[in-house]
Amino acid sequence: MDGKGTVATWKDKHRRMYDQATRHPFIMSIRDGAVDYSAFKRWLGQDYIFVRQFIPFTASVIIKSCKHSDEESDMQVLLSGISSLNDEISWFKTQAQNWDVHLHSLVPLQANLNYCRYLERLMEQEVDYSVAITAFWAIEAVYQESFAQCLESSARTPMELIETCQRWGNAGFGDYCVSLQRIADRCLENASSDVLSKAEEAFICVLQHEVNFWNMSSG
Ligand code: HMH
Repeated sequence: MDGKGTVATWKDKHRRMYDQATRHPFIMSIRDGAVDYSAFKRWLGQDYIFVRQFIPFTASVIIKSCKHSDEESDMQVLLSGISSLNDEISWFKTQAQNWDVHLHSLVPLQANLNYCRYLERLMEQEVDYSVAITAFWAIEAVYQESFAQCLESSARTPMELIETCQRWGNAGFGDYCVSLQRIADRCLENASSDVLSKAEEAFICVLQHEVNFWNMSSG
């Protein structure tokens, strides 16, 4: 071992795609203050739909963790994730009201449907815990890295978007992502070559869905 975990190795190997997902023009437009507010509102509504589907996915990862990991601390990390999703749903409802986005009449757009369908596939029983936790980490890490950039001292993020950026860009969420990465690394260390290649594929797939999701939001 070179001391680097599998996840970090894949981040390097797929750096171009990783950067496309975390430095998308939509995020950069928030960071430099040039954001198109109709795009922001579109993102807000669509992400609410996504997060609702992300909850059962999180639950499915918890179930896999119970069945396939004897590491009790995984449960603690995953439970903190699901409890913050409870908060997140309320947050979306408040934000939607503030931004005049009508959640009840929202129609999921194609990229969102595709992403949600992918989550459904990952929820299947046959999908290995190592694969699911890798995808789970990637989904959270992309948002964490994306929004954290909007909070850097050189960022010119509009004041009314700071709260959104803090939701995923805050230090606590960063620690949570590091915990997820550690779980993924530990699982992958003992994985078969078949599971390893499926997990790497899941990582790439998440990145592509994230890029498509940002593209959809920007219009
Ligand atoms: C599309 N990816 C998308 N939405 C989110 N809320 C997250 C990741 C992080 O939970």
